[in-house]
Amino acid sequence: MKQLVIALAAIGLMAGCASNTASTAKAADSGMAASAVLAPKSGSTVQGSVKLAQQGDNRVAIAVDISGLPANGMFGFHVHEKGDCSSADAMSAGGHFNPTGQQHGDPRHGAHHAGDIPMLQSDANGKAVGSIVLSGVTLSPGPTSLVGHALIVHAGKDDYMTQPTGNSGGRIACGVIVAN
Ligand SMILES: [Cu+2]
Ligand SMILES: [Zn+2]
Repeated sequence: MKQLVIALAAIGLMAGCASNTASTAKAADSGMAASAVLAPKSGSTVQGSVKLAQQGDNRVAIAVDISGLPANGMFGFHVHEKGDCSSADAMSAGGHFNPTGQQHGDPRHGAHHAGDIPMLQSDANGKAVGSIVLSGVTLSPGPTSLVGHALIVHAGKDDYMTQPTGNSGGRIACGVIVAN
């Protein structure tokens, strides 16, 4: 009898583990994911992939793997309004994604566009690999959803002050954010 109880307890533990894992994963990312393929613009060699995952109600994790950047630099990086990368200079993507009517700024503190993202930093090989969590945006449908908008990499630094662009120069890569 004692052995039977232990056996049932063991099965119960395994089942509990499996369902805990599943519900934790769902709470962490809301099941919403998206991606973008960045293509070179303005004569650059910049390309890469970006993976986005919603966390909770209003945060999105953004993981980048970008290459072809000038070495050891910092580059303005934003979500832009229009999901249109068709023009050679990527100006077709319009201005920064700004559904809440804010000023351009540093997304880590103070007022900023919903589409403002911390700058990309390249290594000695011109690669930028890493991830960041943005607050105040979603992937699920709604006014602050990033899906259908465009990710843009700029040629220079974002000063987080100049309105409405951050004065980060030309657009050297562009990719439309698509729900997975
Ligand atoms: Cu931009
Ligand atoms: Zn902005």
